[in-house]
Amino acid sequence: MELAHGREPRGRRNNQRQEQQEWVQGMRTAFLKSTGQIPVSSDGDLIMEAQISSTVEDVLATTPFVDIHTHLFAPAFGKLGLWGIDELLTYHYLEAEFFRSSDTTPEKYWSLSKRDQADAIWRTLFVENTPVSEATRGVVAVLKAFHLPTDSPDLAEARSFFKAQTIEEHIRKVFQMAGVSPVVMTNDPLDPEEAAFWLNGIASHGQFRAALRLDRILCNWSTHWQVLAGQGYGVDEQASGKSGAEVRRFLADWYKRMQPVYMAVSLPDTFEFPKETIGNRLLKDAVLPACREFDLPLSLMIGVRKQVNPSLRLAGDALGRADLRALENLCRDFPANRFLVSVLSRENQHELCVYARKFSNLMPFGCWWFMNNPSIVEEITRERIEMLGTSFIPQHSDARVLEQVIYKWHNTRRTLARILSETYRLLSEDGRGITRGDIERDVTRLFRSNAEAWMDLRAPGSERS
Ligand code: FIX
Ligand code: ZN
Repeated sequence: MELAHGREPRGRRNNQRQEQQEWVQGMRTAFLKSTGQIPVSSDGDLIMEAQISSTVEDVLATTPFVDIHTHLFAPAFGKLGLWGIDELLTYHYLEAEFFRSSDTTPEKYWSLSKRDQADAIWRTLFVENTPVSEATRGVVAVLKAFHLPTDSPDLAEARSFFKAQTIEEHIRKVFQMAGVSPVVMTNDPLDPEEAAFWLNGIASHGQFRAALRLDRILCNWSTHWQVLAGQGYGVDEQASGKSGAEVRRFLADWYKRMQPVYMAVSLPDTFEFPKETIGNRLLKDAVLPACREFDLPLSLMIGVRKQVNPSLRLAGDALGRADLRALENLCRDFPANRFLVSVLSRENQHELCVYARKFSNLMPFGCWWFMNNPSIVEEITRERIEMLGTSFIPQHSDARVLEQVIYKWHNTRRTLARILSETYRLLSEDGRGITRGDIERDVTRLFRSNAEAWMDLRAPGSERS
């Protein structure tokens, strides 16, 4: 239809006016949206900005987390499982802090009984000083969780409380208070005390999973190869000949025995790959193939400098910045392997995020050890959300003493509540409202389903994939 005198026919003008009005309305809505006022969106049960924090806190508090790395043991492992006030106080994090605030020499300290060591640490860090460090605050939080005094001059009341607990019931209660289940142990087949339990046959436990730890094989072969030889595996000091195949046979035997959910190793800051070392040869010829065969991820914890001060024993380890090109080479050259990775140096965190964007067979997890301090957890987690969305595992507890899961997961929930609330506020401001369902999905993914997608966390003995 020809336009007379260039004018638009009335009908079309009306349409255009309507379109303009809608567009203006759209802008208004967009403006309203951009000013963070009530966001408008399709699914209706959006939450108001003022409700974001309380909803996030509630979802974090009511979502049970998986703890993918601990040094806890199921009750069947007897004394290997540490719990109670004396173990809480003689945690190597606190021992390191004790030696800074006490004149007691390490030699003198190691000559004391566990009880006397705990008394010395309580007196020095909790009575003579204010327990402001992350680790000392942790003990205070555990005492408070059990309604025990947190400022007592001695440990009498705490000791009698823990003495009265029965381990099975105590574990159930502690995991409930911490909101975690299951937890993954750290199981070393070359630790003589622990190996004895496995070799004698051990009942599985609904809340504990195993992880096959390989530090002695991959990092200290020269010290430990004879244990394998002693168990009938045809290996030698140089790991030559059929040693690779024999180590693979060793791993297969322990896979059947332990049913681990992953294999794991901690690696020094000097770790390089590929480089001609016995450890790397066993990694390539035995561990990575075994992980592929059993469809297990390999956990790499990179950046420890072992025993920089041996007189402090477990408290004597430190960290170093690692060259993560080793990880780049592993992820690229072994695409059929999956790598669960945590790095110990703050300077390596950003690189790890970038590598995770390059390799989908790489899953960053946790703020390991010296990174597990709220200010650093906040920094690392914000960076990861900005660069990886919800495709990572934010935290593990690394608990060595049972009750530590209470404060370590409480700290994590407290830190994540702040970060997630702010992230959702930004999302809302940017133009998309948030529902409780969205938050539940994200929290479940971060603290549960990412892990479940990477490892078979069902109770041992249940039908495995
Ligand atoms: O290698 C590891 O699993 C480390 O977590 C431990 O060796 C370390 O001693 C620790 O307890 C860290 O929290
Ligand atoms: Zn650990």
